[in-house]
Amino acid sequence: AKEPLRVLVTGAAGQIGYALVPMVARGAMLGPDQPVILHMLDIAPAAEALNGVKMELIDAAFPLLKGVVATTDVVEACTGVNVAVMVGGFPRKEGMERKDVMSKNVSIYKSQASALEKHAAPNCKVLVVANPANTNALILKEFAPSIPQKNITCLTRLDHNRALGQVSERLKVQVADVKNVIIWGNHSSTQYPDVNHASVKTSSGAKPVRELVANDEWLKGEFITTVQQRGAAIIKARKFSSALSAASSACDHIRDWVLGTPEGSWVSMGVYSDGSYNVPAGLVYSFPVTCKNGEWSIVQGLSIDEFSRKKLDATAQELSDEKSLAYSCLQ
Ligand code: NAX
Repeated sequence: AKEPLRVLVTGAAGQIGYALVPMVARGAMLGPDQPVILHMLDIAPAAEALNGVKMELIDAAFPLLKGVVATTDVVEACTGVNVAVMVGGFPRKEGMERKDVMSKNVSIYKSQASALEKHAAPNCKVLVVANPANTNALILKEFAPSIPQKNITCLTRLDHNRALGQVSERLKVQVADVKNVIIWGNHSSTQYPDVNHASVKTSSGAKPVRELVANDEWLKGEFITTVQQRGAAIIKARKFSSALSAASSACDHIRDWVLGTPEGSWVSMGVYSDGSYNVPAGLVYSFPVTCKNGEWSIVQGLSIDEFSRKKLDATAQELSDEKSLAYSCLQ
């Protein structure tokens, strides 16, 4: 039998946390034969609620769940973890300045970075979900210099899955038959959902999405804005932000990273840029990646047309601005 792996979920008493921890305990993140020990962190005002989540995890009697640590102590939460999913953060409240929200999150991610660096298992894989996700991941990387930069990522898989979903709805095909969409850039409304290399499996082989949709106006317009603004649409409909889809995508992100992407297909992950596709190095930027043996690599050599180039640059610019803002909060 496999040794259990320890999975940290921060902000575990929140909405996404509540959807995510049962998925992890059922094997949706690390596989159906991988036992897990859940580490759940939240802040003192949420301690009682967090304990309630722990009670429910016990009550669910998940066979793969070998233990639960529910704590408000960052060191206890981070100790020995193999995977860290950072969902906790400071939400933007009405009337708050961008700089104030950034400043709160910078200080959270700075201190959690140090705790992870000192106490997590070697080679711990980190996924930042909390917004601003790309920049929180960048801060975490800066303040955990001994964690390899390849181990620090942010979630854009939800956006990726949303793009798959929109193509599947439009073409009335199974979502599992659509592949190789790309989310470029920031997990924000400047992200660029790109279908130029996406295809659909049909009875007569793979067909380009562009050819099947055959409507450039939709692909360059409504498709992009629908994916970019899906989060807002969910809030409008549900009165709460996306939680089950965010949790499910976080499982997809880690599962593919650890267990690998299928031959011939890629996924989108926010990763530390090495300058690929002329995206400035030193930003956490969403790229198409394949994963093998627990490591991601950016898919190289895709053609970028003029329309796409502008979009890639615009979202990079936003990330550079966020980075400056984050650094100004450190002073
Ligand atoms: P909730 O407000 O329901 O939960 C957040 C939890 O984090 C709360 O329980 C809070 O007490 C806790 N928390 C706050 N500060 C903390 C700290 N320093 N240490 C540990 N825990 C702390 O928000 P929820 O809807 O679960 O969303 C969580 C985060 O995910 C938000 O930042 C949200 O913006 C972000 N999202 C990111 C997405 C992505 O694709 N990257 C999509 C979904 C989501 O909007």
